[in-house]
Amino acid sequence: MPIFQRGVGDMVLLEPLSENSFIQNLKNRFDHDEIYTYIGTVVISINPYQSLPIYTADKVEEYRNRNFYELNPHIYALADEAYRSLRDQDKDQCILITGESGAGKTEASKLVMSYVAAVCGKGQEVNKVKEQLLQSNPVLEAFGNAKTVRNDNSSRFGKYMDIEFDFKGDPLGGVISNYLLEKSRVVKQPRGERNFHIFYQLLSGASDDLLKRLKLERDVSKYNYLSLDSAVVSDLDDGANFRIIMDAMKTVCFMDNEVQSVLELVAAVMKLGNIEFKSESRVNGFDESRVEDNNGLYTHHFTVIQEICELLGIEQIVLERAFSSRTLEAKQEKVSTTLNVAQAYYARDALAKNLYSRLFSWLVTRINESIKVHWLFSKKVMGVLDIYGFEIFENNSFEQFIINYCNEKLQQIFIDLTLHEEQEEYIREGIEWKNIEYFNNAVICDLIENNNKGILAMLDDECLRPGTVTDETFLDKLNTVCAGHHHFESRHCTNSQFLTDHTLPHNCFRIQHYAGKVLYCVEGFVDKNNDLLYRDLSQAMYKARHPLIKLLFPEGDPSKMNLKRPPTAGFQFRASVGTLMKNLQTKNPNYIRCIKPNDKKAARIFTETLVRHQVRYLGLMENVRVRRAGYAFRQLYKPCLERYKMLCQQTWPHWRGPAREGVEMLLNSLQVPKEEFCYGCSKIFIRNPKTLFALEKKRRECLEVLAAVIQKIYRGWK
Ligand code: AOV
Ligand code: MG
Repeated sequence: MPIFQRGVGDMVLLEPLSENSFIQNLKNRFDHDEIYTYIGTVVISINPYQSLPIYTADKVEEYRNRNFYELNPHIYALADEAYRSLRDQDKDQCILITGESGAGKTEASKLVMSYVAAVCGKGQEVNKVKEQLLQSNPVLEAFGNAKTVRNDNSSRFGKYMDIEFDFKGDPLGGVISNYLLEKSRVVKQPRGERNFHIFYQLLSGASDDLLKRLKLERDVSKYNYLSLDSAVVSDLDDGANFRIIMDAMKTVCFMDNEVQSVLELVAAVMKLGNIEFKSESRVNGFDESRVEDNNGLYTHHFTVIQEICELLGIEQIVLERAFSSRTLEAKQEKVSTTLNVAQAYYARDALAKNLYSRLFSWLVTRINESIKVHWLFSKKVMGVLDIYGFEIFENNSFEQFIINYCNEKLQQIFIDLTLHEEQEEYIREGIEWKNIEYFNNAVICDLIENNNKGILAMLDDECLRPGTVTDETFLDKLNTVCAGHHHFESRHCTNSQFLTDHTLPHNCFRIQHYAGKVLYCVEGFVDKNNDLLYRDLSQAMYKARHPLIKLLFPEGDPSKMNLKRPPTAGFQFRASVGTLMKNLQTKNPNYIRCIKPNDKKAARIFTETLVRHQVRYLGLMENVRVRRAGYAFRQLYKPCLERYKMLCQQTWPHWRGPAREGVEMLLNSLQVPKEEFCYGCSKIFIRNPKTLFALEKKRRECLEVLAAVIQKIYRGWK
């Protein structure tokens, strides 16, 4: 097949350039299984929804140590480039993978990691480190991913992994940071979706003996927290995956007793959903909840609460009490109030969500212990970011709000570095430049995260305010403060410029995100942001004899009673995203922009309207325009001269004048065409990467000649 029929590999070279030709080019390539296309150094990746033979060991060899533009576009080329500049030029790297839910981010992050693992260092110790880094993935996916309507293996947490290397480029270990797990899924899943994979994997893959020890029955339908309608996902083999995860946990150095503890907690969470409550009238007219003795789901004579207490090593009376009353503390006085049935169910679900999400964070901490670098020498770092993608569901709640905010921030970094900063640099360097317009989503980030008037700050204000606080009072506040913001709309506060729909439900607000409009229902915002667990429950957990649970609920320790309120979920998330963004900005970014070709999770279907929408909101046209008008490579005069001075008699071995004049002398003597470069105030700009390759090639040849001469002299001495 001639190359041109497969489209153009780098959009920078596409002629003529228009949105239509851009999309046609993507389609052409996709139809020929060419899922990767460049915009300069940015890689566009279209999810093929089928396994392609392009990730073999031979392919790894093909891309190893080759220049970025030499071969067909591939994610391996990006991984290789990032790895080599880390190893050879000492530049910390980050791989930023963006795209909506199901676009292929998690797969891309794994491909990058496996490529780097394949090309870096050898030897027993190094291989062990690599294995551990790679095997942390299946463990975290089992506990943190789930089937959603958008993706059968959707990440329900954000993940950033720093892989650390020594000066030779051998991996030493790493650190994983996790961002807010969507824990509401533990107790309830939207229609057509599942709970986290591990629940189904455990029931399907565990031996009879293990199930018995965990007091579980194999039948998914026995557990209220597990959705039934979509329990079986055609492409997932839960049983086989369970064994893979058990092996992976071993590789990551979990001890047998730790694995057992983890599974006990998973079993306990699953069983919590089966506890039922009944109401008992009291003399004072209040209803008090009592744990139902037998909820009918069990055939044997133990009640579910008994079994949970046995699994966790808790006195049954302690847990039962925590489900029927609550201690309030005001001015050092303790007051006990009873819980009614609805409150008891609320407490049960809160406990299940907290148990599970704390277990998840503990897993990350535990993995970090295994992969931690015990090394004091300077390290080089490659960060890989794989977060939950932008999502719009039928019902969007606090979780979607947080997920979409995170995506706004990533888009912001992309805009900052590739559209804004690049153009600013040309202007700073005094290079003639015609500004290219683009949509800057900073205004949406500000709407969400502004310290005073941002939605998250107002939610916090509301959560911390004394008096009656409800989701409605929060919405009222938004209506007052955000009125008139071009990207905000609610029933009582529309903005005619962008948002004109007057049929909005009463309990919702809508945000015009960079990637589309999303309607958020405020129900649960206050509660999820507060993220409070009744103290009686944390104390009950702390009293457990189970080694892990005790660790997970440190605030239940009566001797360390801390009356200070923990930070809200939104506050913590905003702070950790802020830290992440700062961290990313210190590294050299490498972008993979994932595109979802269709909504059917199907191979070979390219839905043009869907792709067009993504191309637009990802800002890809602006990206290619800036790139085309600009220069592929830039470097300060001095290091540039140092690197290539050997190619010119006048600059070798020492150039005594200003570096800029030395570079001029060099390029002139090499007869590089004038239109290929431009002199900035402090840097040289080279338009086409091929010019750079030619320079590099000449330098290599020159070094080889030099090496041969030195060897000859050395032999002569001997
Ligand atoms: P996401 O990470 O971007 O969504 P995934 O990486 O999980 O999306 O991809 C979704 C599914 O698409 C995978 O489970 C694979 O079946 C398929 N897929 C993706 N990339 C490839 C590839 N390169 N080759 C073959 N199949 C692929 V989310 O986590 O929901 O935002 O939150
Ligand atoms: Mg993912």
